[in-house]
Amino acid sequence: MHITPTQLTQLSHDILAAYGFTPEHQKSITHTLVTAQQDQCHSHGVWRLLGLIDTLKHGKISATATPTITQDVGSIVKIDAHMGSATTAFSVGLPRLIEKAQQNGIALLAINHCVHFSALWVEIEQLTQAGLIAINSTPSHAWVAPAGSTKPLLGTNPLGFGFPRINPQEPYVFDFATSATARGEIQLHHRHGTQMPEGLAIDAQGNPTTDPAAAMQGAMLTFGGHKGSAISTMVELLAGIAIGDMTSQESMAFADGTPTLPYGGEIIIAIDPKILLGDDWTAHQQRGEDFLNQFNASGARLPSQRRFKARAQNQQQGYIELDDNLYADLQNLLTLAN
Ligand code: NDP
Ligand code: PYC
Repeated sequence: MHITPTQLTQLSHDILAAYGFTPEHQKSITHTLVTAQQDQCHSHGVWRLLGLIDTLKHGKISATATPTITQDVGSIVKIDAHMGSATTAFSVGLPRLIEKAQQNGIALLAINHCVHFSALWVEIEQLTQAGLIAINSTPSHAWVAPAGSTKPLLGTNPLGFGFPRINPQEPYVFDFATSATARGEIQLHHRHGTQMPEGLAIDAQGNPTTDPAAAMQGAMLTFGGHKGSAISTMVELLAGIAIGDMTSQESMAFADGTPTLPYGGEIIIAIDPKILLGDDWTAHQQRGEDFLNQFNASGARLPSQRRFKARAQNQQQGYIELDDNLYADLQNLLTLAN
């Protein structure tokens, strides 16, 4: 079906309000999920509302938490999400993060005690729009086996990176799970009754599988073997341990057998190239442009170019395509709440 961004935004607000989420949560969650839907990032679009409400029903997210700043010293801002959505804590921390990066050249935002369920690029783009280079990451649940093992220990542990381009609407951004695919992709295969591509997961006996149900009982694989595995350990240490928050294994233990969203921390680092390079930044940014243009000229596409194309197309046509069954499930959520 076709739905306008305004209608989808209203539906998401209505669902969240019906389940008792504060206006701040309604706004930040809806913005994140509708933005992802518009860019055709289905694994982190409005489908996530189903898992979010399930998480609420299991008591593993707070709909009414107000994030508080717990540290604001030098280049560091820390926010306690008090078990609320990471999206709202990010909205609270963003102005201070930008301000500090513009003052000091580099700044770090640590979000603690948050429920994280979104695509990282939505945050990254808010930093590149402010002219900043950005990196963010968060652990998740222990679904992924380290390279060389068949036992889940690591999270899907996404890593986002953004670099401001001369056209601020199309920054250079990549953002992916350090597992071979996001958990959300496997869940969507399960939901749609389709097989997964090969090389993403093993079953409970350690054999390769393309069956999403068997994969969810077994373990997901890291991307790039030992390399993705090592980067994933960095995420556990940097976005978990170093900010005093949970590892993916601890998040899984916190879920206590419930099919709920990951709980823990997130780290966001912002660098202001205008402080790093002063007036020289303009010339160096042009060198960055030349480099990225060469990448495209080689026949390769840049990460995010598919998204930007989908976004432009959706904006031009004035509607977003939404799976009929998903729309029915979202309406059903609303009916059940009222
Ligand atoms: P993908 O494997 O699809 O990789 C995504 C990135 O790679 C995007 O930047 C994408 O750009 C780019 N890309 C994909 N194919 C190509 C290609 N052929 N050439 C160049 N670039 C390409 O995504 P994942 O399944 O790993 O992750 C999807 C999402 O899941 C992410 O947004 C991530 O943040 C989210 N996630 C969130 C978690 C959380 O805890 N909150 C946990 C894990 C994942 P484009 O979009 O333009 O295709
Ligand atoms: O797709 O791996 C995932 C994921 C975990 C939390 C949010 N998305």
